[in-house]
Amino acid sequence: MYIYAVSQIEVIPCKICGDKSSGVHYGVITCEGCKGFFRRSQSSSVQYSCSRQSNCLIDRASRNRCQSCRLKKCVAQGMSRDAVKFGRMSKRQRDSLIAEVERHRQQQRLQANQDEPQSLPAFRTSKEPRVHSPHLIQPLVPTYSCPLDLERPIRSTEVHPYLSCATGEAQALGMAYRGTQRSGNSSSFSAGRGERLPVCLSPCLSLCACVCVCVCVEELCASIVRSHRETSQYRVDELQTLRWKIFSREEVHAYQSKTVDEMWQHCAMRLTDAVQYVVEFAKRIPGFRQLGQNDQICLLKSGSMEVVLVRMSRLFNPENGTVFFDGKFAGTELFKSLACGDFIAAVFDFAHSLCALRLTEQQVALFSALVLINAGMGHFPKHLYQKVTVLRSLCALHIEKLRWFRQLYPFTVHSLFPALYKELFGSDIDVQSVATL
Ligand code: HC3
Repeated sequence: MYIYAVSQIEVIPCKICGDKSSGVHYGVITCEGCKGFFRRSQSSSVQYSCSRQSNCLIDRASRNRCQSCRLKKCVAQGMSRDAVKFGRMSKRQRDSLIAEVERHRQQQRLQANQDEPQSLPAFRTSKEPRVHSPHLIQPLVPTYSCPLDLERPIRSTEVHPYLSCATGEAQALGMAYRGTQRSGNSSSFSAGRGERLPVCLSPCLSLCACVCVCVCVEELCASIVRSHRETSQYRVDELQTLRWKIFSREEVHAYQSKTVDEMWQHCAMRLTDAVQYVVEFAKRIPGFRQLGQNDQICLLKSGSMEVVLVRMSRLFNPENGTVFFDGKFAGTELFKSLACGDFIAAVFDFAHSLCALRLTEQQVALFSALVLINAGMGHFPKHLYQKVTVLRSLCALHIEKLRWFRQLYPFTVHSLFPALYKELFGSDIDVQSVATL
């Protein structure tokens, strides 16, 4: 019910001006306009004053007339820079939010029934046009400008010239992209399935919520694996056949002779290419596009480099410690002029260690998605994030304790413990024993 309410929150109009809201911003349900206004008002250089009696009406039409009264209303409604996020709402607040969402939905339903000819059924069939929120296809003004272009597809011509992907794959890239819903405006986006979730949750939570709501686990995994395949830049089987292509000593020397800034620029470009593919991968993870644009950017900012490094293991040859870079396999020495040998060594070590796990493409795909989603955890308050680690070790300790107990009292565990308990915490022996009881 809570997730339902959260995902429906946009039915509640902006508490400041009554316009269509886009989620909880600075602790209050507001539209993008009031969110941006409040953000700008927080700059120390801003001082507003009212030329009337400080009681101007603030609604959608008049909201830009008096900044002072608009800010006053924002503060009166509870907007604050350090506003609490959803996860930390009290039960009372959550219940009242759910009730409010329900009230607005009722109102909308009533309104819709009044607008419709009486003979129409109370519900629409899937073929009929939805009463859609125009907000979904309106451009969202990002809170901060970021070069991560979430709308830009990777063109098949941008596929690395040394290893262009198979025609089918390149087509899949284009087609899959064309298949997504797009409005006329290049900076706008709309959700492929369901509706966009508000940016009020931490990105990680909202993505999880979207994912849970959208698809079943199997479908989700298949979709992630497909997304990985379509955006992996290089195919593993093709790379295998190119292992003999190693940079010559002269070529390595040419890279080493670059100035630091030339080499940084070169690597930055290669890295950016790789990140673009990761962005495309992320966009194809079910639920990702339903996130608010800021949340998408947040996740990508924290997670895209991590995914690039995970992907690097696919391009790594552990036999000679080289990675496929610029069309050939290169060792750490090629990156010498970056002047960060320790970092390069650590990156190569990581690739080596991941390679040793001999992950399948499916595992790399799922792990990449996990890394990306998990990157959102960084946006949790630190003390809360640390609790996850504590929880993990407590649970591990719990299992250890159960093992100890089972050694002392095997019969009790086998015969007297609830089946669900054993399924959750016990070993296979415990679960099997349930079947034989
Ligand atoms: C070597 C690299 C990290 C790995 C990048 C990989 C091999 C990852 C898998 C992609 O599918 C293809 C790919 C492209 C670029 C590769 C990166 C280029 C440079 C980077 C180093 C770790 C250096 C970091 C560069 C810096 C310091 C400028 O950001």
